[in-house]
Amino acid sequence: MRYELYYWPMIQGRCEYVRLALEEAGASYRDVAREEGIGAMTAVLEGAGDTPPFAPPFLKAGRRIIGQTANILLFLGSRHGLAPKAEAGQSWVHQLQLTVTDFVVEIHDTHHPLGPTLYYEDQRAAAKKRTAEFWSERVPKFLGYFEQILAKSGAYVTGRRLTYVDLSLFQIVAGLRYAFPRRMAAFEPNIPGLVALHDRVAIRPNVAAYLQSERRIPFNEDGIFRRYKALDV
Ligand SMILES: N[C@@H](CCC(=O)N[C@@H](CS)C(=O)NCC(=O)O)C(=O)O
Repeated sequence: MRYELYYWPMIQGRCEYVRLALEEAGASYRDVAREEGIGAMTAVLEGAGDTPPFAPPFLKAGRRIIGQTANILLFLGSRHGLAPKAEAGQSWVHQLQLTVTDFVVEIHDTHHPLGPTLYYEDQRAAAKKRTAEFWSERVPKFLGYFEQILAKSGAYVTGRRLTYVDLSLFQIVAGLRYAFPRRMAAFEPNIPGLVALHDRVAIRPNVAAYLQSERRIPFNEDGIFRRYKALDV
């Protein structure tokens, strides 16, 4: 099956967790709004019948339209060998992905603490305060949690086999390095397991080929991970 993936065409955003899974799996997909523009995405949203997604990203698989990043990954994970086969294992990696989802919201809130519809320029002071708390309290808690899991599990979060959560954790490390190069460099000695996981994922053949390709949109200041000098002190 050829999937159709829908997301804002200029950013990695939340879609990147899905793209990484599709690329690692070698799945066939079209990134529709990148090929045809945003109109193609809104047309599907408006015509989605009784089960419309709330927001992009969403994936069209045959007649199904699946929204919510963690839910899309739950669907792809079992179809493409990116999750354990047993139900308990699938539920565990889904739980981990939902925790990644929570963390992504907090990453976004570092630059938009007062709300996504206001410009960053209109919330600079609050962003500074939120970012300080993010790095002193929330990064140690979230990344410390994943680090502890990796210390017990081995190469990947469930052991020897890669799951979609490992791909997402790769993206988290890469994104924090982009957005907060100074703070992340100082923090990384606390998370050797996550850094090793990042490196292990980056050299997987399909992921490495994707990262080199034009399909990988560069990080930029419209996405979730934004590099603002004032926040990286
Ligand atoms: N929990 C959802 C969040 C989806 C979401 O916030 N999508 C953003 C782009 S990254 C969007 O377009 N939101 C529109 C809105 O919230 O009005 C997910 O993980 O997929």
